[in-house]
Amino acid sequence: MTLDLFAATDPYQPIAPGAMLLHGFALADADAILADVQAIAARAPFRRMFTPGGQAMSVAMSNCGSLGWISDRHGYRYVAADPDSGQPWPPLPPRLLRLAGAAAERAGFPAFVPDACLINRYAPGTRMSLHQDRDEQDFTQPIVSVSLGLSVTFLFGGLARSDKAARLTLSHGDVLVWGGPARLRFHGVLPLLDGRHPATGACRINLTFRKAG
Ligand code: MD6
Ligand code: FE
Repeated sequence: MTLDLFAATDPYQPIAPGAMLLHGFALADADAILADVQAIAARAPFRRMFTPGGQAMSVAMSNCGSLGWISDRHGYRYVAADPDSGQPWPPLPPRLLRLAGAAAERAGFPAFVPDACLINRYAPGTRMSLHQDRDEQDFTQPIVSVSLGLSVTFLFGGLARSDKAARLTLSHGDVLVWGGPARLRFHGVLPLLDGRHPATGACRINLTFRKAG
């Protein structure tokens, strides 16, 4: 029974081979990260991007780092400049680089140095449909995902779109690390429920750190 009790209270949970949920890992840095996000959004405002099919995505996005992920009629890709301004994306703040590296290391991926950070802002009702992250060059590198503000139900699927997806709750300060054999799993998030969080108000912010180039 001691073992069960330990498993239930360990904040760092393996979800699947290559995937680990670090509950509360970013909690101490949350306010500072949100200040960083605000400064980034002042230079590269959140915007709704369009899918190649021409549909506006419900989630609003920005980026920081030497590369930023975009979607438009020409497809999904990483670019060095914000297409709205023509300027380079704001740099990745050192605090965020350190946090992402520490989380990756804790999950078994040492020496992770991201060059891209996609920032997603969800309002109530917005969702992310099932997808794979496959626009990066090097699938040996993991993805580190930081959740802030309102909690959401994350869908964690398999390597085929039709595989049944598990559900897990991502809350303020949680970090999900995702690499190795889990790197190409399908995933998404259910529509965000109404609510207010003291740190973010009526939204959820998700940062995903990647080695894109
Ligand atoms: C989100 N996250 O949590 C969307 N991708 O809002 C992702 O799409 C994601 O959390 C790859 C790895 C971790 C993620
Ligand atoms: Fe993703």
